[in-house]
Amino acid sequence: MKVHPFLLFITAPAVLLTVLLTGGCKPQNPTTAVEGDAAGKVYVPPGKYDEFYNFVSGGFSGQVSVYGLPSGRLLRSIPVFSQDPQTGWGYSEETKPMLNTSHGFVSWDDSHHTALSTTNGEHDGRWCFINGNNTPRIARIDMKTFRTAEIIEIPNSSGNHSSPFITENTEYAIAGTRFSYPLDNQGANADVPINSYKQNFKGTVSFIGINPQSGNMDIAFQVLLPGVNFDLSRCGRGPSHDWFFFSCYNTEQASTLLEVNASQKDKDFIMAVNWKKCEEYAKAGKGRKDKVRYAHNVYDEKTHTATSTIKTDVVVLDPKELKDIVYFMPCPKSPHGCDVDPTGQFIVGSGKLAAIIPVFSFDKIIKAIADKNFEAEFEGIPVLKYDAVLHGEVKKPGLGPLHTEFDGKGFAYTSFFVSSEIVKWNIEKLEVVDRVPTYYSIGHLCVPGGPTRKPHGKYVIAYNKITKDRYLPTGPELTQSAQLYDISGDKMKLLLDFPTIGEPHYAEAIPASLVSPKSVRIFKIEDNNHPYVAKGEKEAKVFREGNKVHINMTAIRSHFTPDNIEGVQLGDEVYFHVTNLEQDWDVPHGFAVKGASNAEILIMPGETCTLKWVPDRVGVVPIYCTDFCSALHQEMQGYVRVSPRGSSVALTSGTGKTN
Ligand code: RUQ
Ligand code: CUA
Repeated sequence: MKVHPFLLFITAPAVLLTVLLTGGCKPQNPTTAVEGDAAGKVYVPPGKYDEFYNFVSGGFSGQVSVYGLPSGRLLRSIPVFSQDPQTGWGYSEETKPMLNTSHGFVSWDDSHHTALSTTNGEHDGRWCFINGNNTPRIARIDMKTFRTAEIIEIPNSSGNHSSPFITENTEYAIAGTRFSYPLDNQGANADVPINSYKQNFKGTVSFIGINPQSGNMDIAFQVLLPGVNFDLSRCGRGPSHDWFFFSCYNTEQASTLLEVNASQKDKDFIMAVNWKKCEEYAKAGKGRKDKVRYAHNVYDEKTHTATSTIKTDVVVLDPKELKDIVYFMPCPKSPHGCDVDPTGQFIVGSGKLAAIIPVFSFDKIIKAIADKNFEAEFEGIPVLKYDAVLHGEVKKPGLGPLHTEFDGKGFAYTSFFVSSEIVKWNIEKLEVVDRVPTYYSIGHLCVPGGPTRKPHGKYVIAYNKITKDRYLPTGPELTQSAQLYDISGDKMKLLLDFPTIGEPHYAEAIPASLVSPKSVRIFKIEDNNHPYVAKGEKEAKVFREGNKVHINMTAIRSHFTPDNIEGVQLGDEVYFHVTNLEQDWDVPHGFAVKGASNAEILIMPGETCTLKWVPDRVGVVPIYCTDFCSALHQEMQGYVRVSPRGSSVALTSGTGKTN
């Protein structure tokens, strides 16, 4: 018997036992897994476009990357919670405030789950939300520009994992704390022994209101919860529109060696939150205001500049007082994914250590609440009876279920990390109808439109944790990887492996037709309200404010204005505010100066971008364009003269002046 390599990491005795009894999980021989017509199904000929955009979270890279499907070609990587040397994100003076937090500048995070905006539960192609886990944040990417437009920090949270899933009309994005802990509002009272978890540790889920026009985010309210781990979540849809569902584990409330101590109970919880009721209570002033600190960062497309504001309070609702907003449902065992089918009737809990998949019925949940069919309370919150809310269980589905997606034709697709496979099952009958191996150890999976009322179907994509022997070796770390399967027939068929950036967690795919027609091509120069813009070469200038030298500079094929600058002195801070005067699609200019710690910026047509430079020695320093913009790109250069402090060289500048 061959045991799958990843099983070596799994020590939970029950799982190990089950695995050993069922005889390991090495998938079938990979070379037999692809059929002859696979290549034709993923081939997008030169000059043709892909049918879908796939927005894939970057995991520990803190970014989002965008692939075309079915080709698997990488189109873009979008920096979010990271500094990015390809775009200058987080390096330019304009974008640095986007990475501000209550802890200061935090330029790397762990981003797990994308959520594409919906209207009436269907994709509308406007925004892509993504969570930052470690320093809890939610970002909004504008799908017109493929850029991060806004980031909000989440207070009273630690490990923002069940996030940023959205309600059907993008009314709210959700942020559930993974780790419970003595909340931020405790201030100095948070200095408690770690083993006082049961008394002192709490959790929250936050509802971030989203402005339907601008997309701007603001924390509407938080719900205070018992100390457990909150893992994943999904909105209700259709009949369950008013509800949000969260998976919870560590109901044992352990603070040490969770791999054993949080695996004691047979059942943890799925939590149902009535967000409509919460909204009513918040509006009626039934919450309390907590003193906290969190950053709200917004990038303004007119000034091409981000601002960061620190906010200081948040409304918290307590379900011990507001009795009808939160219910628990027992769910076997350490549930991870918590997914709602397109009809909104069925809620699927994926217990990592469970031997079955439970499917809950929304109608039964409502009836059980009305009948007060509770089996217990957990810290003042009613626990509904398992049998009263269960639609049924999928028997022997596989090992280590994590996440479930839907095709809109009555089928669910669940990823199995331990048995390394995707299993297709019938939601109504709870019968397994097909299974395919993944290479290897799948985490998330994605059916285009899977979390909407109208899935686009066609494919399922596996996002795998391990690639082992699938690619040419690249040293100790192999590439991360996704796999594309055809689901148009009864049986799933593997079509393609493609490498990904960072570690892919959740991803969504959307028809290109909903996104590409709206793509921004240029920023209009007349709309540029940057405080240091030069809207034409005549407006270019150099001026001094104390030891700050500002250079309002323009770039156009193939020169900078000005390109000769004298009178900079040691000890000055020099700000190159470069406006790209081009009004043509796909003509960026770059700007670089030797010795700048942020060595480069990249400026889109019509945009202004600032590079700060503190020269550290006397001399004449070249500047140049870093983006190959024309046949005379190599001529796009200039010089800055740096003189000693107190020098009599006047501050002057010019382009085309010769002696
Ligand atoms: S979690 S496997 Cu954030 Cu499932 Cu990625
Ligand atoms: Cu501008 Cu090269």
